[in-house]
Amino acid sequence: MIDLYYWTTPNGHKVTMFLEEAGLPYRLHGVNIGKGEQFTPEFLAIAPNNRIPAIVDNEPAGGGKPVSLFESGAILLYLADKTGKFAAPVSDPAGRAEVLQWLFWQMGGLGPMAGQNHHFSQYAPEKIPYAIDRYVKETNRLYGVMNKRLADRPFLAGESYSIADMASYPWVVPHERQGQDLNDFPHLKRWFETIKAMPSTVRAYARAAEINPAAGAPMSADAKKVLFGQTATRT
Ligand SMILES: N[C@@H](CCC(=O)N[C@@H](CS)C(=O)NCC(=O)O)C(=O)O
Repeated sequence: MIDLYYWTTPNGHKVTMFLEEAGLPYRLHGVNIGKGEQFTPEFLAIAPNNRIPAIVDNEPAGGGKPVSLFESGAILLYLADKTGKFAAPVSDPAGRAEVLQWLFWQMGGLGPMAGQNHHFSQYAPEKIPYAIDRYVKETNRLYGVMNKRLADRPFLAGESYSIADMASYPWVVPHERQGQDLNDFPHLKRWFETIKAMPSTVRAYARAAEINPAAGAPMSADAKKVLFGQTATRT
């Protein structure tokens, strides 16, 4: 059984998308990051970066003590290796390289840039045109990179749905809030609609609605206080 520490944000959805598609049994533990639950000693013991998602695998391959992990990319790769699904194995270096480069592209590019886009477009107390413009444009560039990549293959890593798609999809869901129009990216739009319609994606997002019925509502002033302006002494 996997314990998933989770909140209803793009990085959280990546892992429920995996677990639902793989059919791995899991327990969902809501960590309400707007209320500061990411700072409890119990959660920090698993996720010292005070960020969701994190997992504890109580039955690691080969036995032994439970394995705990934070960082969504590391979690996806760990689960792919555990199940032998959604990433080519080490014995197929070319196939694995396709998955890894797009997974890391999401982790180092699309996620952080779209995250800053959300911050400056929606949450920052002042509207700073330079910052908004920079991140809306960078998101646009990254969407263009995906669109080109998807012009001649169904999924980011090639023919098969992989952890690279699971990592990227939740960051394209809020495309309107990111100032993007999917009609400008026809191949990306086709990919997006394909993944959106998958039963496992529908189930993953249904779990989100169950855990946090207020998901998608404007962020409260209290939540902004918890989330923004953290320093080393906050924890
Ligand atoms: N690189 C991390 C980023 C995780 C992350 O930023 N999580 C956010 C929600 S999407 C969070 O937990 N924020 C809590 C906080 O800022 O205190 C990952 O991919 O797991």
